Amino acid sequence: MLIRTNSNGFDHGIPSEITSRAAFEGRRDLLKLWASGAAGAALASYAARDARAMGGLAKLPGGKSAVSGANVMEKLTDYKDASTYNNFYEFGTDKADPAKNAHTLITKPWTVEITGAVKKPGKMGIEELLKVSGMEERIYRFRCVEGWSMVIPWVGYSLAELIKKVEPLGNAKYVEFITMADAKQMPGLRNGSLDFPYVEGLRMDEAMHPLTMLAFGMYGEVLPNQNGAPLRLMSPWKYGFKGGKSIVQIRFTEKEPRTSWNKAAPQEYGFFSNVNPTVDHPRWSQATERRIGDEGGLFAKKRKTLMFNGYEAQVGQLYAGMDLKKFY
Ligand SMILES: Nc1nc2c(c(=O)[nH]1)N[C@H]1C(S)=C(S)[C@@H](COP(=O)(O)O)O[C@H]1N2
Ligand SMILES: [Mo]
Repeated sequence: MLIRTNSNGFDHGIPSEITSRAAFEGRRDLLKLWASGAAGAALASYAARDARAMGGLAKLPGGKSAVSGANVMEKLTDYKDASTYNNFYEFGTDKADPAKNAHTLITKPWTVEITGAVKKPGKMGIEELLKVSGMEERIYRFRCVEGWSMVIPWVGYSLAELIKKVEPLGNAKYVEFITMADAKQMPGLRNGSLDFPYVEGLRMDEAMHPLTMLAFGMYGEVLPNQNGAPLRLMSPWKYGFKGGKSIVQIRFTEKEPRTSWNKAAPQEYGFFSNVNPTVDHPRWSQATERRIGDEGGLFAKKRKTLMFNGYEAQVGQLYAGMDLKKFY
């Protein structure tokens, strides 16, 4: 955030001095950008962001990130679009359903269970999770398998920080993310759209990659319920569905986890789900995408989808020698 002197409403037990540090570092980054001439769109979107009322949620600023590739210099998607055009089938299958229905999700108290092949299993409360590492803001491209994309400033830290803390055992080869499934809070559970709970997973090296983020906020505030409050996963080089929302359990496993979309349609959604413009979905091309907010709306000129969503330099090595048509 550019100017964020007021920490009112900021909760979750994060000390308030972080607010001023983040504000300070945000300004410094902008000055640096400005000096390098790369400010342009990024500056405009930061400015717009500060002028705009976001969701009116508790503030959750993040400091600068040193992770390579963590900040794309592209215009941010409007908060309004990012918080009203969603996939969260537990609240309905229409893009507008989560924003309408997710107010019934109870996010306090919240605990995440650490289970499986790990030295330090147990329950962690949200307050504890928020303190595992310093909060960072990272501007990631986000590409849904359906062919639309956004640019979102997430707030959180590398999942690797949590993984190191709980110490996986030698036989832990994968990490499974199990999300909230409570029919009392989630009207979509009854429609049978998927086999709930929604489950996703990563290979251990993917989970440990610094770009993989445990996100608690976006646009300087805590996540709105419809975006996966109070915490969700974000691996920016993978299709959006890998980012499980409202996580309640993180399990370390020896075998590749069965994921919800893979169970629903194995020939369409593989385990890896890396963004790849050369591997089409059986029912549509993945070569291009529609950036939400581009001028012209539905008729806007499509953009070329980038290999690994533009993060090839950072993550390409993870898949060296792998046939990405086979491991889609
Ligand atoms: N629990 C849960 N997580 C989920 C989903 C879901 O239906 N349930 N949808 C996924 C899909 S398909 C996408 S594209 C992203 C959408 O995230 P967003 O609404 O924050 O843009 O969330 C992913 N995480
Ligand atoms: Mo998606």
